[in-house]
Amino acid sequence: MPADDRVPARSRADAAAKAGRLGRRGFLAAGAGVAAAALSGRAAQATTDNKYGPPHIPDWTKTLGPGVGDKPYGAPSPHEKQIIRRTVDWLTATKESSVSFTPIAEQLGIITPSGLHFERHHAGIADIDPKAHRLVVHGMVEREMIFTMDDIRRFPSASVVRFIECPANGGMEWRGAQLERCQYVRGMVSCSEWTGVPLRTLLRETGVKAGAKWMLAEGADAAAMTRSVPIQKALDDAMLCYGQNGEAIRPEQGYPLRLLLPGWEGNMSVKWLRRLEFGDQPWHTREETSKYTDLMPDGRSRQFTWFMEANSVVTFPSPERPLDGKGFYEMTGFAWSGLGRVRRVDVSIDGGRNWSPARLHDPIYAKALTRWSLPFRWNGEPLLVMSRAQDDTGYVQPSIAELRKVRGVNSIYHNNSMLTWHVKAGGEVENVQLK
Ligand SMILES: Nc1nc2c(c(=O)[nH]1)N[C@H]1C(S)=C(S)[C@@H](COP(=O)(O)O)O[C@H]1N2
Ligand SMILES: [Mo]
Repeated sequence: MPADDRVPARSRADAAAKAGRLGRRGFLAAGAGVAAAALSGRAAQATTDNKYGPPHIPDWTKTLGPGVGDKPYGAPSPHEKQIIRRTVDWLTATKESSVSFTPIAEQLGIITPSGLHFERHHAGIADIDPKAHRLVVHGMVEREMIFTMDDIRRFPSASVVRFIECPANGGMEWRGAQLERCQYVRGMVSCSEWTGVPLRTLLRETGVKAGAKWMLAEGADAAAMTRSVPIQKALDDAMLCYGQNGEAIRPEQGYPLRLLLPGWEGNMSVKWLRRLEFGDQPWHTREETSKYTDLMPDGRSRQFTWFMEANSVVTFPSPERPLDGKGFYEMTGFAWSGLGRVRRVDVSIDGGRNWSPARLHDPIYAKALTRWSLPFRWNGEPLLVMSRAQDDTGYVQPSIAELRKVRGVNSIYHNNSMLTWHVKAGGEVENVQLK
């Protein structure tokens, strides 16, 4: 990856000012004064470089800003323009069947802004007129029916906060660390508030025949993506979503209608949903035979590996967010599990020898990104930083060595092993793997 593609390090002065403020607050809270003194030199330097802060009056205080209504649809500050979805050009042959990654290292809360939700399309983004769109429900149902978007919006609705993760998240790293950005090694997960109709509510209208065991979901994009879903999941927490973070679902995420299968392979949350067929056996579509199966060391493949098992990432420090000098920091990250709630996150700075429990931030939803943090003081020595998630089923996130022992290295999917960030003496962070 070209070095200039990285987020430039903050200027020394900015960082020093920030560290000074953070440090004092942090250590006042902790009741220790030692490090505040150590940081005060850097804070003094920040005062020398100060051009806009008190006692100066900055330019933006001397003029009127744009008025209300001048920005009918708001956008992030132009100073945040490096926080964007990114692609890795060599990963895929075309842009239509490709992936863009969420800048997860810079995500501040559990909701991924809609414009930053990762994208995975097999045939580009379908451009759908919601008035012309239809959902057909057929096969082993009592009444075959076709629904308009207006019909679907008349059903009792619900909202849930859930992640969507492509099982290929981290899939380039089965054989070793390869990509130099947190965004590229864990950015195929995003989390939104989804609004729509629980599928079981809509299925009360059509009825489902007694022998129906599977449901086929099909998209209206040029890939006509199809996956077989067991009936239990369809009747449990599957949703037909038309809303994302308070507005209509974005075209990239499946406008006007997507299936959401919380906690399961992102691939099964079919976008631009147009067809649900019920039957007594799976369809064995391309997406569940030649793709989205996991080749094991003995040459056999695991099929229907639906669950996204517990996973986590340290977002600070990380390759795109290096440390800037010794002192106090708050380490932050995310954890998530497709099987339930995150119960615990442990963090190591010595490559897994010692572990400390991180603080989990509210709210903690099942099958959603969960934010965690852990204060620490950096003495300037190299670190091997790792995080390990545990969910409320008791499942503990494995190391890459443990995962390789059972799955080998041939798979693309379901690499939920712990990442290791090598923090170098200068504060730069490198993606590495431990044996
Ligand atoms: N119709 C359709 N649905 C689809 C896809 C697609 O290409 N077409 N991609 C799938 C894959 S592989 C994933 S990981 C998720 C990605 O969802 P997102 O693009 O909203 O992040 O959508 C799934 N649903
Ligand atoms: Mo995917």
